[in-house]
Parts: sequence; structure tokens; C-alpha cells
Amino acid sequence: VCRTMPTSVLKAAAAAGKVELITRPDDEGEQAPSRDWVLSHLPGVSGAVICLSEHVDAEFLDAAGPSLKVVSTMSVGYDHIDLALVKSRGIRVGNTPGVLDDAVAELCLLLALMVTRQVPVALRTVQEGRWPSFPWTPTCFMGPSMAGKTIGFLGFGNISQSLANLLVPFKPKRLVYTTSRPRKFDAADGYFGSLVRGGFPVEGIAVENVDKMQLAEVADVVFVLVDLNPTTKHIVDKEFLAAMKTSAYVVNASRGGTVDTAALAEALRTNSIAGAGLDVIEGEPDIQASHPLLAPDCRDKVALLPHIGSGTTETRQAMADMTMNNVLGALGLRDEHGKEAVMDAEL
Ligand code: 8YV
Repeated sequence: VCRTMPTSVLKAAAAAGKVELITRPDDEGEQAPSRDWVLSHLPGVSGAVICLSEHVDAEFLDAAGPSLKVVSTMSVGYDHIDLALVKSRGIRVGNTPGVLDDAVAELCLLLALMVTRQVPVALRTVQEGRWPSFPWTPTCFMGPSMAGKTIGFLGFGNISQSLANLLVPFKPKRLVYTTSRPRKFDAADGYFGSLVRGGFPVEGIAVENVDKMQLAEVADVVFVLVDLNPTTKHIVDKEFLAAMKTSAYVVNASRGGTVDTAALAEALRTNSIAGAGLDVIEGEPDIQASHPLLAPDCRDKVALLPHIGSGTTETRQAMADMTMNNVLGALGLRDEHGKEAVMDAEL
């Protein structure tokens, strides 16, 4: 168990019987384990409970040896797992879809509001004691309303759909999306509402499947919510950013690699787009204060958060439960068909 898990989760695992848990030393708190710690504790384990920081590759699998039956990640994303390799060795993979959609959607909305309403620079003004010399003016810290805008979704999976529902009260003008996996409501500019997972009936807001570059051209806010794979790497690149309106914003809560950071910094510096809300960034967590997006010519247009998208108390508990259940299910220690046991992520 490579990360600190709630006591309830560890107890549930112990209660399943026949389980010996290898957990992190208490004095290392919640820090990511070193690669050495992971590799040295893998030999002989039946299941590995991991997070994004644990790369599952040949070295990882070789260290574990033939005893390893299941790898369970406390994340919906699995780009840190060489899925083809793991499966070729007959090892099962579990992830945590479904339980974090609403939490990540909430954070996307928060990022969009932060960056449109200039919250990063407004907060810094107060925190640095500059409010007294920055008196209110009719135009200070002004930004566009989210209401009535055209919203673009790169990817339209569960998180995008949850976010689309959150945006309904803002009465969007249009909702446009692009995805490599066609949705069943594509038929004739289908209507929103009950067609969206968990949605409530709202008439009159069309959800349109459009080409990626068309989306770039029309969207006032682009939400990037695709999983990272070779086809989505730098899906937001120089060309995409150049096609966006100068008044438009990009919000990324997927993986840092979906947005070309250098191109984004350049687009912000040259006012080719208006701003960016980011929960993820290429190279995270090694982001220093000297990062180009935090430099004086960029930072006022950027809300950058340290990958906290799924971080509601309820969601993290549900993710931890599901992560452990996936291990226990694969090892035959709990009913695999229970509603929380989701196994075998597919590419
Ligand atoms: C998690 C995430 O915070 O689920 C994912 O794929 O990126 C985040 O929700 C992270 O994975 C924790 O491991």
C-alpha cells in the first residue's frame, strides 16, 4: 500500500481475512514513497495499491515477480501504468471511475470562475498588503461573466458531463464538444437534460459534437477533460491556441501533457488568449516559482493549482474504498461483482 489510506479502508482489508498489509512508515506521513521503497517492498506481493506517482513498468513488474495478481490505482487516470504490458502478464488493473466526476467538475468550474474574474491577481493584491494602494475603480479586476457563453469540452466523458450539468444555471449559449468516442446522444444535435448522465431535464441547450479546430474557434471557455494517451498529448497546441478567440480561456483538469505548456505561456504572453485555469501541468510536481507560467508577464492570467481536482473529503474516501475493493475483489477476498468493484480498465 504505497500511500496513506484511511484507517477504515485498512480495517476493511484486514477484515477480509488472509491479508497482510505492507504500509508506509508512519514518520513518512503522506509523502510519495521513493522508488526504492516501492521496488524493495514489491517482491512476493499479490496486490499493489498505488497512486499516480508509482509508475508501473517492466521494472515494477519484475520487482514484484509472479506473485503479483492485481495493480490498483487510486485514480481514474492510468497513464502511469503500462496497461498493455501489465495485461500481457495476466495481471489485472483497477482504477476509480465514477466516484470523482462531480469533485473534478466542481474544481473545473472553480478554475473557470477564478481565472475569468481575475481571482489570482486579486488575491495576491490583498495577501501582499497592496489593497490600500489599489483602491476600487469601476474597471478594476473586471472579467467576463460565465453566463450565456459558448463552452467547449475536449473530451465528453463522465467528468465533462457532470460539469455540463453544473453549467446549466449559467444558461450557456452553446455546449460544444469533441471526442474520439462518440456519445449516444449525437443524434441530430440532441438535447441536453436527461441525455446527460445523472442530468436533470433541461430543455433547449444543444450539445453539439464539433471538430476540434471548430471548437477552438467558437468556445469562450475550453475545458480539457481527456485522458492522456498518444492521441491526446498536446491536444491543446500552438495551432489550437492560435485558433482560439483572444477573449477565450482554457481550463485543464486532465493531465498536464494534454496542453503544450510552452505554447500556452507564449499565447498568454502575447495576449493571444485571455487566461488559463490549470489543475495539472507538464512536469508536475516539480514546478518552481520561476516557471514561465508564474513569471510576471503570465501569472496574472493564470490560476494554477497543485492537482487537487478529486480532493473532496467524500470523493477521496470513495476512491480509497474502491481502490482497496478492487484489490480484494481481484484476489477473491470480496465479491467482485459488488457495485464498488470496478476492474479492468480498457484503453
Ligand atoms: C487524483 C487524478 O487526485 O484520478 C485521477 O486520475 O488525477 C486525481 O483525481 C490522483 O490520481 C491521486 O492519485
